[in-house]
Amino acid sequence: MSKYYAAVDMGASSGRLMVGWTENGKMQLEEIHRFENGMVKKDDELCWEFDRIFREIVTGLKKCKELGKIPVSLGVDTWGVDFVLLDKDGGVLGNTVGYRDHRTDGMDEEVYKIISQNDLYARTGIQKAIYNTIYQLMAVKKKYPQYMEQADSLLFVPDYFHYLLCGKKVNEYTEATTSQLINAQTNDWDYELMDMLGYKKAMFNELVMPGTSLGNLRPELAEEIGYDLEIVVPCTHDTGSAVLAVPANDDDFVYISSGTWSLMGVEMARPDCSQQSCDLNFTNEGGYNHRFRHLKNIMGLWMIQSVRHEYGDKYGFAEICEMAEEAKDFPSRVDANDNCFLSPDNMTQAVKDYCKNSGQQVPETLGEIATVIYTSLAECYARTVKELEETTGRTYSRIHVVGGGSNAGYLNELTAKATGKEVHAGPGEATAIGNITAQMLKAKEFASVEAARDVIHESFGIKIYQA
Ligand code: LRH
Repeated sequence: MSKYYAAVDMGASSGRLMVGWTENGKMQLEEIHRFENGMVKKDDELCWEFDRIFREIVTGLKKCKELGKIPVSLGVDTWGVDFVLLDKDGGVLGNTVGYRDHRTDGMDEEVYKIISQNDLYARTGIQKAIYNTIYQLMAVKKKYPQYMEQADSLLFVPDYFHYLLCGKKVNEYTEATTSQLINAQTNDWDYELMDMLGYKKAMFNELVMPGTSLGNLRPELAEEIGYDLEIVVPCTHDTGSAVLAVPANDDDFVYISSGTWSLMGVEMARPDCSQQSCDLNFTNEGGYNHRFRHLKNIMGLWMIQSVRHEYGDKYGFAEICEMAEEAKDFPSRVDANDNCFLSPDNMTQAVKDYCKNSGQQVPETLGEIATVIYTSLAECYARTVKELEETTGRTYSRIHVVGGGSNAGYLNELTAKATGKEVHAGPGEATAIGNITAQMLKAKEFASVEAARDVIHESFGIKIYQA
């Protein structure tokens, strides 16, 4: 009898409940329930709809029973940095604001009045991204100081869902590192930093590592769903789960976790908190077994997702790839990491404006816009590989692209061409697979991470693009 494991894998544009199991030495995966996600405007703030999403999780768990695939455990992974503040009765303080909201504008300067950007990097090893929790908390402190006073607990998004499911308040380590409040040397909260910034230490919870059991469902929930299960925390940061599922055990490659964002980097035993790494804006996020993800955030397919949406969601991603290929000679390029693409009112217009303002030909058709984005992304990957080779002092012969974006064949071709490296694309479901892998490792279905990655390699098709 197979043992089933459930992953709630939530990205910025959709969420899924997936069930995984092993059969004849291979990992199997089935999507049980899919639902929409996205930030919506509330009181002029861009917010997540956590109440609705929680009901979607419950629906997914009920469907597992209907399908006869009752999981023994469940873990949630989501994007990084976002959080809720809870009062002493467990109620959410204020709106559930998301990281693309403009509340963080200028908050970097407020933080740097207290600690310089370089010192902050030396302590945490985390890149400067204006949406990091550290800047979001400064925004709350300025805008709603009463919430900071009333806050009894800070939970990151996956922690919050785990809490709703089983009642336990903890902070999972991999997600917590994206806050920029964890010391990269001690792997623990940097309480001194919190004191400097005036963030109440007591609201930060015990840090737990992936593979920790939080116990069973709340009894009333188990009753509603019709069965009970254990909550086992995965790498709750989606990128942490995706990198755990990279199907390779050597170290001769760079990975790209490709979804809404493109996270490009290498796994390292120690963080690189050097000034050079800081200047190049590489981060060192915490991973499974305290391995570090030394990577760069690149704007990624968010740009294509936004443009697609602005064209009325009329075309599929594969069609957009085809249109881009037809317009492949269009010459303009944008800097895929420019902040103007983080949260523009209109992405299509932002791309056109960038081209116009930099004296380049302005793209008019969807194909032209898509080709500008795809080619610019591939060129950004090529620059990033060079920087990685510089900071790590070695070369890499291939690139593993995992996550939904690994299905973008045209982008994979462009990436192989721009970087001069072989591209190995897949698995597309890396985040869900990584989430389930952490649960399976805890259940001793695999003897080691290496054994799990071998199985992942054998279980899911990988497509190779020659340079
Ligand atoms: C990708 C991701 C990325 C973070 C961003 C906020 O989904 O988790 O690693 O930096 O979202």
